[in-house]
Amino acid sequence: MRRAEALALLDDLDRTEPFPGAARIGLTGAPGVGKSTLIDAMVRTLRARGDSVAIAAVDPSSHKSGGALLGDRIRMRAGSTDAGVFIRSMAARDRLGGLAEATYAAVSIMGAVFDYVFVETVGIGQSEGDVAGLVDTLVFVANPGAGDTLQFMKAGILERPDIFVVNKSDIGALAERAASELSSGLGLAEREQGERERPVLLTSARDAVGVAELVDALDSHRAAFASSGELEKHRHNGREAYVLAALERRYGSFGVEQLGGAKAVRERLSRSPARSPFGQVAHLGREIELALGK
Ligand SMILES: Nc1nc2c(ncn2[C@@H]2O[C@H](COP(=O)(O)OP(=O)(O)O)[C@@H](O)[C@H]2O)c(=O)[nH]1
Ligand SMILES: [Mg+2]
Repeated sequence: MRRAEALALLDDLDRTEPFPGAARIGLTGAPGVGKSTLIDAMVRTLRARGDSVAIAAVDPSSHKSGGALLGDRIRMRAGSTDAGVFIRSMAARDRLGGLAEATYAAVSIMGAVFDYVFVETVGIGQSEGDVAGLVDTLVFVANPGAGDTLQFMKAGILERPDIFVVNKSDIGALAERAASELSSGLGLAEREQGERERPVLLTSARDAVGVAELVDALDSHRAAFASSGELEKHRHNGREAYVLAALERRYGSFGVEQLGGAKAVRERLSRSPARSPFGQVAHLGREIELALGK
């Protein structure tokens, strides 16, 4: 059966991928801040040093036209004829529930093949656009408009990103003011909570200014994250979240109860790391079906 073969292949990929493997990076921020342009600029930097790159552009708004997505692709065209660059657009269409799931699968598979995997998405926090658990490093891209950042802080969406970027620095003073506003706001919160300091960078994706510094910041964040042991934990949590969400979506919480509930599932996943999360979903799913007499 082809599906069984595919799952075996995914298990193999999972087992043989050296840790930490591909760098998984999420870029999030409002439409129009320049996420696609910024990825395009980073792709050029990364390709120039020989690293391969895959991009998943996630668009949870089902009403966005295919044309707009295509526009994104064209803007990311840096390497459209280059085998070292792969771009996949993921639209929600009518299967909203599965977008995060589908993105997780895409990121895992692309990570087996490419050195860097970027996920571009609009929102964080809300479940659909939530890539924080899928990526190693989350970058928040902000507009240079003064005052915007304060809005974000109030909304509490600045808690999760690892790196902040104020793009369109080519417009000048406004961008610099936004960056320093953001730095001081974040610095205050970090000092209060005794947290590590998170970088705030200024870029002009259009003019490729600050892009090399951004790539450096991505690399240092991940290196620190990996060497402290946190990355491994984070990846493990991401796998658990994927398996649980996939099982709940397929079988509901009653289905998950057949396995003894979410906690029991988590314990089992910690004990049997040999399977890929996709293999786990198939395996545990069969068990639920048996329990339900299907
Ligand atoms: N002036 C300026 N415009 C930019 C910059 N980066 C992106 N843009 C423009 O902003 C618009 C939105 O960019 P896009 O990358 O599609 O934003 P996304 O929706 O966040 O992916 C496009 O017209 C870009 O050309 C920049 O650094 N400076
Ligand atoms: Mg875009």
